[in-house]
Parts: sequence; structure tokens; C-alpha cells
Amino acid sequence: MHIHPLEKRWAAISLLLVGTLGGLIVYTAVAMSIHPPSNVEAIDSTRLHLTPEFSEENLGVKREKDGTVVARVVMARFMVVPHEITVPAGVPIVLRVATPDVVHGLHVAGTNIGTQVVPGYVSQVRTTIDFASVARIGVRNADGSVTVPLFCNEFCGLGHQSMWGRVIVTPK
Ligand SMILES: [Cu+2]
Repeated sequence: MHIHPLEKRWAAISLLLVGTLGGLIVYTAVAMSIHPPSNVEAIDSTRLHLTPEFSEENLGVKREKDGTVVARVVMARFMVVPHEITVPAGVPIVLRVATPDVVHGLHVAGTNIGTQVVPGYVSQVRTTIDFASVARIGVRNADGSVTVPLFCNEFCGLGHQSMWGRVIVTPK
């Protein structure tokens, strides 16, 4: 069977492209710990403030009975509640986020924390923050901790640009 040389070249280019993209997925998953969020948990977004977990007094960072650090955040148009959270570096933390209105995106600079926040679901991210990574881009505080921004990275309306908060990362 005769295959035109030009066709062979394009076949090679497209195979190379597929191989490169596949390799990138493996590289980011293994070397940078970037995985798609896999938590599927439904919640009634219209009654978010009435649920025991996402009521205003339960938001923020808490240490659970089993020792894990859990941060609960509500992303709403156009604010992040609470505006500031303090989490330790070097220990496993769980971030649980919900929204009462539209789809938002959560990203914490200098970390691998990034998830969509979809109404009707609880988004959950399990991670361990690397202090050196946040120290490289964050603002260093007098007590040795580092502040990095947390922001909405999914356009959610006319006040989207004011949807941000602070994450204070304390060294281990
Ligand atoms: Cu938003």
C-alpha cells in the first residue's frame, strides 16, 4: 500500500501531539499532584446556611476529632466566607467548599488547590500545602507565616473580580 509522504508526516505529527498531551497528563498527575476533583456529594444549595456544616458559625478552619484539619468555605456572589483562613503547611488538610448561587472556581495561589464549586454539590480537596511553594510567591508575615490569595477563577457575574480571600499558611 502506498502512503503519500505528506500524509505520513501529518500522521507522525498528530501521533506526536497525542503522545505529548498524554505525557503531560501523566507528568502533572505524578510530579505536580494535579488530579481532577473526585468528590461527589450533594447538598441543598438553597438551604446552605441552614445546614449544620455550612452554617455561618461552623465555617472556617477546625481540627476534627481524628486530628485532620478541615477548612469550610462558602463561595457566593461576590464574596468568600470567611474572608481569611489559617492553615498549617506540611500536614494533610481537607478543604470543603459549597456555593448558594452559581458556579464558581476556587484557586489558592502557590498550591495545587483548584476546583469548581457547583451549586448542589460539596467540592472537596484533600492536600498537603508545601511551605516552600507558597513562600516563593506569598507575602511573608512577621510571625513567619505566609499569606497567599484565594480567588474565584470562573467568571460568575459583574462582581467576579472582587471574589477573593486570604489563606495564611503557617510553617509546620
Ligand atoms: Cu465567583
